Amino acid sequence: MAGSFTRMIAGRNGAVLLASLGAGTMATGFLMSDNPLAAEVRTKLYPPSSDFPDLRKHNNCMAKALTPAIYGRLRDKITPNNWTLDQCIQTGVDNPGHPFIKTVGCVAGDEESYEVFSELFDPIIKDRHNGYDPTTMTHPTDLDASKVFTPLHEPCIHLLFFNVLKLFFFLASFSNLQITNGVFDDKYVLSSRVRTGRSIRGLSLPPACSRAERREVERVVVMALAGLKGDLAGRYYGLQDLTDKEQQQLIDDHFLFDKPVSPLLTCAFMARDWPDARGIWHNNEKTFLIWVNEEDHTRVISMEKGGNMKRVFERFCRGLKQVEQLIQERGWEFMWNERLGYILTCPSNLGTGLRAGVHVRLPNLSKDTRFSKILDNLRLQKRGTGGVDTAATGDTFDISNNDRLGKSEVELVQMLVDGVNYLIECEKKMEKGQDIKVPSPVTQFRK
Ligand SMILES: *[C@@H]1O[C@H](CO)[C@@H](O)[C@H](O)[C@H]1NC(C)=O
Ligand SMILES: CC(=O)N[C@H]1CO[C@H](CO)[C@@H](O)[C@@H]1O
Repeated sequence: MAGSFTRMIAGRNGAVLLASLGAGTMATGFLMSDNPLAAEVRTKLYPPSSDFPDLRKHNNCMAKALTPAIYGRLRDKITPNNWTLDQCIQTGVDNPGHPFIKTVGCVAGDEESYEVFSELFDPIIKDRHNGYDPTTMTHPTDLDASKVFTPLHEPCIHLLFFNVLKLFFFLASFSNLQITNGVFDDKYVLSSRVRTGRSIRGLSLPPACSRAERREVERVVVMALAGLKGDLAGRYYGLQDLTDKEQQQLIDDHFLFDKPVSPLLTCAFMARDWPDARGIWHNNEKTFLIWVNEEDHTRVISMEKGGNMKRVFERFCRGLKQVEQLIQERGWEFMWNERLGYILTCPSNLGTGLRAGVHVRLPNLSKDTRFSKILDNLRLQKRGTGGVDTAATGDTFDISNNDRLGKSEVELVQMLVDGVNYLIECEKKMEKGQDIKVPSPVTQFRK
């Protein structure tokens, strides 16, 4: 737990950080101590028991974890940015349940929320991340795209299929000798995508940020992105300054994000000042995209049509590393610690923040009663192709990794690749009238 704070003051960015926090006595005092209990306390008129939210009808992780005792100990604490527990949980109090996905029910206002309110956040994280215990476990980060798809990771069951695929590509093009199982059959996979989020250390997260902080995030990120070169070079479109033509183009490309209207987001204070300091950056080839000040400081997306997940992940890692370097050159850094990995607004995205997904056509398999069980065992999730709130309909599904925390980026992408190849194999077998098998469950954490 001491890790992140020691890092914060020891790092070369300490001065920037303290300056941006206002460097008041409170912030300094807090940062100089690695004991979260040293957080400032603000006494209120009524006792915590009178303030405890009515959660009897609720179905989210926060409602499950929050006890009157925890609430009593945390209600009056504040982070260096004056963020409170009540502000963290408001969205979960106001939104008892959700038709398709079990929600988390709380957000962080700043990096320190996860430390100051860890007594609530830790059990929520453990629940949401299938048993990952942030008090005893550490999270691996690995953005070395060359590690994915090596034969070592290839489950034997796929070997024949991949060798046939390799031979095909060998014959098709001599320059494609390296292509292995990271490339899906385009007959089934329509598009491939990898996304994550990154936050700028020292600035409050979207639920809590002031206008000034939000504009500072935009300034820092856009300045860094201007340094990208070659196939990553692109430009920024601030939502406030969009011409009608640019807006239409971004809509046609499906790049534009909407004003947050979901109560999950508005009750987390994320629509304030819309569209001030929000925007979209993309490279000229429209394969590398960054959203600024949506649900996170940044959302980083690599994508393209077709099934070349290997190329998508390579671009993702390369782009992300270059953005990080450009940001560091200007004296900033991403929020990160070894317990929780990359720090993002929603606890569900901690760790890698990574969602690697494909749009895949599975007309036969998706009608089979074993489809859900197969996905569960492969640790994959399905969504409709319309987005997070949509039920899956028709033949085409958005299939992505289920986990975010406790496994590295490389491991999660490998799991997605192996899993989707398994699904496509099942689909092909069913087309031929052959039977399929439910695979044995993939383990979540390496021992
Ligand atoms: C937090 O609130 C206190 C008291 O109102 C104020 O003095 C301080 O400047 C605030 N800190 C920040 C970072 O806004
Ligand atoms: C067994 C089965 O359901 N086969 C179907 C698989 O999908 C193709 C294409 O949609 C259909 O033509 C088959 O009838």
